[in-house]
Amino acid sequence: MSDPQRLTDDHGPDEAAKDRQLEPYREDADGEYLTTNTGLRVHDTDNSLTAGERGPTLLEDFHLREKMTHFDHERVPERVVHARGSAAHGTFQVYEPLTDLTKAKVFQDPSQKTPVFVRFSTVVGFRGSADTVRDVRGWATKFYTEDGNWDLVGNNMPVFFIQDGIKFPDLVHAIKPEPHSETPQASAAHDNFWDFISLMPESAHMIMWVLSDRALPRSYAMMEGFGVHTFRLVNAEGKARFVKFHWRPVLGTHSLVWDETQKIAGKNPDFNRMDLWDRIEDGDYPEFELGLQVVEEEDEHKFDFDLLDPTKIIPEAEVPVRIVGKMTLNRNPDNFFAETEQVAFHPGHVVPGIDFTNDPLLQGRLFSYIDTQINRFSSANFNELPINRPVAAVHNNQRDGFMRQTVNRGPVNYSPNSRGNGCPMTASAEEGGYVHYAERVEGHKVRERSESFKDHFSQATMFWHSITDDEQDRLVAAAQFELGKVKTKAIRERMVAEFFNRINHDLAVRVAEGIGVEPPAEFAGTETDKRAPEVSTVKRGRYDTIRTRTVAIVLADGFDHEQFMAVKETLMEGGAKPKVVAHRQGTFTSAGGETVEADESYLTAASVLFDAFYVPGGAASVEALKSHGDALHVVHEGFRHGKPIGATGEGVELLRAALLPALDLSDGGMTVDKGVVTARDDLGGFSEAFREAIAQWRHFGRDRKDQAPA
Ligand code: HDE
Repeated sequence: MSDPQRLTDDHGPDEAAKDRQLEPYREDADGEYLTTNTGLRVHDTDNSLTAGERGPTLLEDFHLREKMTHFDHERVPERVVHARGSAAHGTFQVYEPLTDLTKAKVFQDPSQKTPVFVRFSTVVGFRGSADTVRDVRGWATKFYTEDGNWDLVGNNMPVFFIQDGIKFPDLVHAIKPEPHSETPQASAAHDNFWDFISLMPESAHMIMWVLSDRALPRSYAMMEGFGVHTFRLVNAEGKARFVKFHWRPVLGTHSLVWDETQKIAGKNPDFNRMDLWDRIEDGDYPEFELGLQVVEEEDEHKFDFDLLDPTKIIPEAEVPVRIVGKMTLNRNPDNFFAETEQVAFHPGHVVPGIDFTNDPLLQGRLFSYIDTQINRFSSANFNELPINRPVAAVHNNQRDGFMRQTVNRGPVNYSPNSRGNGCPMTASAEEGGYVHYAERVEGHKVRERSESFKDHFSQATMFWHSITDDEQDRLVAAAQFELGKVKTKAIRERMVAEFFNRINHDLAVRVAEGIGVEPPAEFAGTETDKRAPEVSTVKRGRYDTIRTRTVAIVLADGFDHEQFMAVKETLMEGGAKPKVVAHRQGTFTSAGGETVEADESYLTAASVLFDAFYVPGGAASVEALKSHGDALHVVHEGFRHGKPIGATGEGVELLRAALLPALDLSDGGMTVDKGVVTARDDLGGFSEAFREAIAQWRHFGRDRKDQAPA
């Protein structure tokens, strides 16, 4: 490594390259003296320097002034969108060389682990808003590659609201809180947004995604990601192909339900953030496979939509997704501000082998991101911040400016030069120089949308037909909620008549019925027999594992320890996370005298924070629970949200006392009824059946679940 700037060897960066680069910037105060910013040890940081004990504070007090000034300047502007985010470090590894497709170094060597930093975000809410709002999730990955940083700045939905970047300021103004009252926070459910949408038919497909379960991810580790735009892959021979990028969570795609998300927003606004953090601390590293949909250049026009239109997916039946590698997130940031807040993504951060298309939304983004970073950091030097520095060497004549860190040596700061032997010099393609793909373009200078961008509804209709009946029910309820918050009746009417009724008649009628609008008499759109099952969240779930699912074990003194341990062990063996929840924290004693510590009380936990529930037997324990409204509430709410519930021995009596509607509970041997697993006297098969019910995620087929008083 002759070049000290270069953190990669001839084989590219090793997985620890970024970590090593961050090391000199890390600070630990353990065992150290408090100092000023110039290294002077501080004698007293609690009292200002004053003239007399009760006298005025002196201007001379440089420590007070420095401390206060620094504090006054602690904030930078939050991101105009995606302000609320959470991030983690990790690695990416390709499964086999993709040399035929791209020369990008990150895709050549299966033994290489490229360091990455990933930031997940909501879009609309301010930095302190709740995680579990109905919204798109940002999914931005910075690959620290041998050829410099590659940023894949995507979302958890594969399409977008608008086709052209020039509409982005309007979209964001419309969806953000209304400008006069600055309400509502982190929500699209207001007149401005639906007014705008009702006049923007191109948003139809995206609106289906936003109203679907996709907008309510259970965990960042259970969310798909998409590059959205069609990009280009270019190989060493200069051959280009179109590509769409996909991230697939190894744990499957799973979502919360709306009532639950609203309650979580109050009980734990950091729900997704803490979940990501805890998974990494517990060693349950979030893993995602990278998939590619590759289209040959000659096939560009073979689809019934335009590949450049970001409101369309390429149905997987037409172009399958090829899984090419895996990303693992395995290290939490050391400091939120220095890393998660200061990371600066830009879709224009590309490497040789990856190129753009003329998608007008992507083109707009290529302008916006650098500009927004300069606004956030008040400096064009943001790539010198430790989290943004590439592990590849940086040499250029871009100089000076606010907060410049690099000490460029020598007199030469221009090109061409002879005084510096022509250095830094440009690189040929063979030497790793980035050469833009020489796409042939011609045309008139116009402000016009291509005809090929004008079918706005057929993929929205395809989406409606491709999701399950349960998902359709929840989508209708979501639309009724969002539009129910719209005060202007004309907007609600327009949404039904001009929007939903062009997607599907049944959808329009059902939405209309909930929002006081006349249902349309007949369908105003065009039917399609196309289906894309992959758009369904439910169909993308994983139902063969209970790994990382959280289970609340509800008990009181006198519980049956043997039953408790048997179920707990099954859960732990499967990688689930059981936690004891009771009416207080502290120690609980079983009927046989064994003790357990409660992890949480009903004050600190809530049913909405768990994936499943278990009530062990023990006559005294269950008698006590029957009088705990909170315990009954846990059962009711869990039932209503479709969550698996298990009970053994006398525990079954708690479910009976809860009067769950239309439910078959055990009188003797094991009984399973729509995710409620009970075994009164004979516990044979219980643990396995309960494990299976948890693996099934949610049980939405429960009759009259809405009658549960929660
Ligand atoms: Fe962004 N977007 N965006 N966006 N976007 C930003 O950049 C913008 C779009 C996305 O965790 C901003 O650094 C325009 C699509 C993510 O730091 C800003 C347009 C997709 C993040 C910006 C779009 C995204 C951003 C705000 C339409 C998915 C968070 C702060 C032309 C493919 C990155 C910032 C992070 C952030 C502009 C549309 C994803 C203002 C103009 C489509 C994940 O530059």
